[in-house]
Amino acid sequence: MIATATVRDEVVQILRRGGVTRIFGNPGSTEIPFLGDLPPELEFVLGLHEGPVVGMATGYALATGRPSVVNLHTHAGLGNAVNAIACARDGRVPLVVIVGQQDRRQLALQPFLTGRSLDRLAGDYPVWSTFPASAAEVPGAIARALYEASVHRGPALVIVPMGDWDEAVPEERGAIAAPDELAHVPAVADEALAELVQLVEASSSPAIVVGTGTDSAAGWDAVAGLAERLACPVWQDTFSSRAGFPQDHPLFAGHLPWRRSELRDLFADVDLVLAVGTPGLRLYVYDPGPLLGAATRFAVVSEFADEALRSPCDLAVLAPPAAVCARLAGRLEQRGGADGALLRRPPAPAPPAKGEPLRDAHLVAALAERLPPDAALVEEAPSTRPEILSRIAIRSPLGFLAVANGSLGFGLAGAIGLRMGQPNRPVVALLGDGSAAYSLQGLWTAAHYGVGAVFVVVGNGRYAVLDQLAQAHGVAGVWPAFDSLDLATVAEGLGCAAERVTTHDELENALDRALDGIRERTEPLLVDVRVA
Ligand SMILES: Cc1ncc(C[n+]2csc(CCOP(=O)(O)OP(=O)(O)O)c2C)c(N)n1
Ligand SMILES: [Mg+2]
Repeated sequence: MIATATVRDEVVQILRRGGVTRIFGNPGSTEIPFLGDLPPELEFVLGLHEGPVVGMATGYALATGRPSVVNLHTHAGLGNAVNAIACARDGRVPLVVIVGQQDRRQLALQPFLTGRSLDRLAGDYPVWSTFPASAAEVPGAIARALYEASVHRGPALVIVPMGDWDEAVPEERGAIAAPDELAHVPAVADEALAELVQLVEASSSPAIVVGTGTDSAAGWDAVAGLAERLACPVWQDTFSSRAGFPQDHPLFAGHLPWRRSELRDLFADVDLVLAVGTPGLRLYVYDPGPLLGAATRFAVVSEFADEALRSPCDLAVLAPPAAVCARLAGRLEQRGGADGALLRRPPAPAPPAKGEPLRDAHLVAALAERLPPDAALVEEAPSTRPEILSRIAIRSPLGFLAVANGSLGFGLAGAIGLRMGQPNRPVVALLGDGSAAYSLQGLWTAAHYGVGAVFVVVGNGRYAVLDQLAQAHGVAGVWPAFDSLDLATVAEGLGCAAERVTTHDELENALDRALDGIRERTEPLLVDVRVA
């Protein structure tokens, strides 16, 4: 007779083998057969809303370099999580999302908690989704989802009906439709770079644009090597969600604008824009005209086909960017050029005079003075972002994290996951008050699980960026200010310590205290800084 194990036993084995030690979730009755009595080496991390659950898992995956596992409750949980799943997809973060479902033996009757077409509910955002055809295929689907998430870098979804977990799986070769191990070897051959080498050799005034795809120690080193060889400026892509280059490097030139006209002006004297780890020139509000001037060539190096294939460039190279930059640097002659730093950062503003209010620039400048070089700054403060980008130099890989697609609610949750995955790293989230309000439930998780991240809130009491945009359109915003929102009190209600800051002295003292011993912190702290 063939020995059998249950679906659940097999899945637990597969998760262990995949190095999974935590499952993020918000459970419901359809998941109890899976989650009940989980072995202690698979810690369950409870989030009180599915948005922050997936956001935390996303930060955790970035910090650990492995897919995070999430468990969601049928349509209710998945529906709440869709936006966070979209953020993970657009941020290229691997997640395995297991979604509960009614028992397949009665699905046709649509009993209570039946989810409709759950494998399609998140639309195109998962990199892979499946509703296994039988219980016996569930372990294989989860094993494959771990690979799909890693290889395609995004969320992979597996729908698991509640009755499946206790079903038997034959312990026989071939029962799991996925490899035991995967050696992913995206190598770069010198011959394959001939066209790119030619393009770069033919340019006399190149510029490099970096993005998420070079945010790693190897990526930073390789781009620095290439930029130094070419003595050329390096720009961070528009709406960056990660830093692709050390921002204290003398060749760092700053962040790109999103208007075509500004891009054309900026690159007017550049004859080659080389975008690595990014499609390069990201747009926002429509602005007529070409992306670049006629004399500027454009090349894109990306490991992602979708990024490369939609780029209106002269040459797209589909390959790992760090390896390409390292090889390329080795093939090029040393050029002479730029002396001294390309970017000037603004001086700190004078503290407010008597009767003047604290501004966000004071907060950002005070933080810039205090952040240690290996800090991870999680940014979600829309109207303050220009101050942040101009004043704070990111000095270590994964030192900057923001949502990739503009949706709010990721920042607070992402910071928690990041700190859980790198428990001694200083993690500071700088959040707009409106943005923080999207995922405040995460603070409960941070407090409960002893996560020492620091959340600094730009407390302007309104959606300032929308007010500015309405003003620029010559219209009045119909949304009220929310001065009465007291995030420090809400944080305390969720078990998270909080401080309120209204003066410059209080600001400096609060940041000193928050950052002192931040590596050893075992509880979160929210600092609500009231600014004009
Ligand atoms: C999920 C989601 N809903 C709505 C928006 C639209 N939105 C963009 S910025 C913004 C206001 C942000 O307010 P706050 O965090 O207080 O930052 P401030 O504008 O005050 O700097 C909103 C609502 C969004 N980006 N994401
Ligand atoms: Mg605000």
